[in-house]
Amino acid sequence: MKFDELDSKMRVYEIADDYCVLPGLYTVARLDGRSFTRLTKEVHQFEAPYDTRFRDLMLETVEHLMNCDIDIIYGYTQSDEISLLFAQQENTFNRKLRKLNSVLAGEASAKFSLLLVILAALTVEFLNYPI
Ligand SMILES: Nc1nc2c(ncn2[C@@H]2O[C@H](COP(=O)(O)OP(=O)(O)O)[C@@H](O)[C@H]2O)c(=O)[nH]1
Ligand SMILES: [Mg+2]
Repeated sequence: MKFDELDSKMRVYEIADDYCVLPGLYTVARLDGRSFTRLTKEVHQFEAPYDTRFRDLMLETVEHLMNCDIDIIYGYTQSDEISLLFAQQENTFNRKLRKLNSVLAGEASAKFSLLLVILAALTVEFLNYPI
């Protein structure tokens, strides 16, 4: 079988579940620290309910995400959550959800882990708004 033939035959399986962020909508990626209750109370005794050092680490993570070559026009953090508003015409990775999800989760987890010198993970979900 020729390479081109094999390529087009297998590509179908690769993109069968390829969801994209819908065009023209205001999209927010919401990241959430995974098991940060344990991280903030057992692993690292942060002040409760509000620790300025934890806040600064989250803020630095937001700043990093806003400099990852994705057109994010507004970033916001509250508790262990980060919300990122995408520019309406943002088209990185052709808006493929699997790419955006993995890059944002990877960059946020890596940055936060490096700052705290401890392994931490953040998850991502996407929300779309018509206005
Ligand atoms: N000590 C402390 N904990 C915080 C702070 N900000 C967020 N948290 C904790 O982070 C957790 C976030 O909640 P949630 O995402 O629902 O829990 P998770 O599933 O364990 O990540 C809660 O347990 C909060 O108390 C803070 O400034 N200080
Ligand atoms: Mg959480």
